[in-house]
Amino acid sequence: MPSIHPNLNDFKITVITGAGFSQPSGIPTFRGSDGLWRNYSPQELATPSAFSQNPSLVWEWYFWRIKLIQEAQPNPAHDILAQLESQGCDIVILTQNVDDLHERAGSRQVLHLHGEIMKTWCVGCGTKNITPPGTSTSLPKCPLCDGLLRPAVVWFGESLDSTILKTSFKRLANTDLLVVAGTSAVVYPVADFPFHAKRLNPSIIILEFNMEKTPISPLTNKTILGPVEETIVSYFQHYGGSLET
Ligand code: BV8
Ligand code: ZN
Repeated sequence: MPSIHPNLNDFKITVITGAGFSQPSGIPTFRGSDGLWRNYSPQELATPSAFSQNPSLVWEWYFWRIKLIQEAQPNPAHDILAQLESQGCDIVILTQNVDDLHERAGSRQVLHLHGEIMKTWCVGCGTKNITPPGTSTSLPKCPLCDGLLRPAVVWFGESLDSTILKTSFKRLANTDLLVVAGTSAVVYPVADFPFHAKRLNPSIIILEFNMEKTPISPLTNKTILGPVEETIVSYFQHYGGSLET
């Protein structure tokens, strides 16, 4: 892999990623036409009420996604961020994605704002990080209390983990280059993160990589439209010394 411009190491880089970052790996996005499963939209299924009404249906959706993720590979966009980190860049990824593709590409500084699909916790006794469920059809049960296990993700209407939020805000206050990639920027509170970062540090550089303009586009120094698996790779490979591309 061609090397990355050395003086990127001088900057604190924070990258907010969304479903569009994993789309090139074959993982459906949330709001794109590819996101539907048996004609359900993710927003209908990723809620506590959907799970309490029909846990089997919600688990079937999650087993379907887990299988897709297990069969998927990280794509060049994941790889370039991992390469930045391995090359000594101070880079932190704040991902809305629940898959483990950033980690499988080699990134270590990753915060999962909306949780992790490969982990579960028990609704009965609250025990966390129980071994990921096999993609079976039956409802996964807790080995300790036989209670129902749920995916360790943040559903709509649920609060994000307070420690992860605090760490994210601290990082945003201490960032030189904020990259927002592959997100429609409509899910809160993450959709507000770029505005929050700009308020905390008006000299921050914000770059957006997406297929379409989003509500944060007017805030950015530049919005680079195109497939992120190409655009973000060429940005960091051909970086010419000024953060604004
Ligand atoms: C909360 C985990 C407090 C589950 C997900 C104001 C303040 C606070 C809350 C709210 C608020 N207004 C409304 C709310 C409620 C809600 C919300 O934001 N609703 C929206 C829809 C209006 N927020 C919440 O409920 C949050 N909780 O704030 O707690 C609280 C508590 C109670 C009551 C009120 C407040 C919790 C939100 C987290 C929900 N969980 N996921 C799971 O995955 O199963 S969200 C889900 O959306 C995923 O995490 C996903 O990543 C995320 C964001 O979507 P995107 O990543 O942007 O994906 P999308 O498909 O939309 O877009 C993809 C983009 O990529 C597109 O632009 C596309 O063009 C582009 N693209 C595609 N391919 C490529 C590409 N770009 C480049 N290259 C490509 N190849
Ligand atoms: Zn239990």
